[in-house]
Amino acid sequence: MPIAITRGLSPAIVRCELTHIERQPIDLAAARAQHERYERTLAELGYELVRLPVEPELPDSVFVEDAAVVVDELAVITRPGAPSRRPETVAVEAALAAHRTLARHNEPATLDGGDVLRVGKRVFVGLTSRTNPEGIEQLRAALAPCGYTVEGVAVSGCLHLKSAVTQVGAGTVLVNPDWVDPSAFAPLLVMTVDPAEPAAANTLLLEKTLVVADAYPCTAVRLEGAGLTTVRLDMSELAKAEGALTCCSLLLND
Ligand code: CIR
Repeated sequence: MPIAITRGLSPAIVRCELTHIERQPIDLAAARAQHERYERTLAELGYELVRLPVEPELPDSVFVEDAAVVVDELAVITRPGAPSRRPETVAVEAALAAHRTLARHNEPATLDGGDVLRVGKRVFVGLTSRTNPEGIEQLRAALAPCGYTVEGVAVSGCLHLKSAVTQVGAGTVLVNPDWVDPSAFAPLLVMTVDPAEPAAANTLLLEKTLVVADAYPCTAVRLEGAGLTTVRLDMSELAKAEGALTCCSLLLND
């Protein structure tokens, strides 16, 4: 059964890292309800949930995706780009140890899992304020023996590569072309977000169902028009922490 690792929301999220957006008040109860709905959706779509304990002192710890890169053969524990986020890896590493051989990023490498998009054996890694060339190099060294090709991709205007592009179907990605050059993904089929919805590219593909944020209805209509089955979730409070759909889980397709 596939596993989804998640972690409950820390009340400290009000002090989260922000890079591209202004701080706005976060309604903790609403954020928690949205996160629980997200977890229920994963469970309904067949994932066994492994919920890590809340970390009251780690503001961004709900965004577990950034602490590791998981493939079938191993998990790489990252060294997140924001120093405030580095302690988040401890509990994620302990949870993954039960399921995967582990590798680790070491200083001076930095890499956030949100910068890593795997499509089959191709692994795209965003070069961002969080992920440096050494982080990409160490990921390549860990994954190459398992047959993965690691491709660095320039990203601008958003936090992570997966803010700008995610996989939405077999052989298809959804891209915001203002933030990443779509030609990097050739020969994959490229769909684009609706221009009025720049942040819509972060979707979560679970088998044949695509989870999308309900803040981006025009892009959802494009995806549904292409024959994709979507589930729409309200992620508005987590978006105020610059988080989106992929960041709230680590998926192990066991
Ligand atoms: C941060 O800036 O690190 C958090 N406030 C948001 C992280 C979102 N993570 C993700 O998209 N993978």
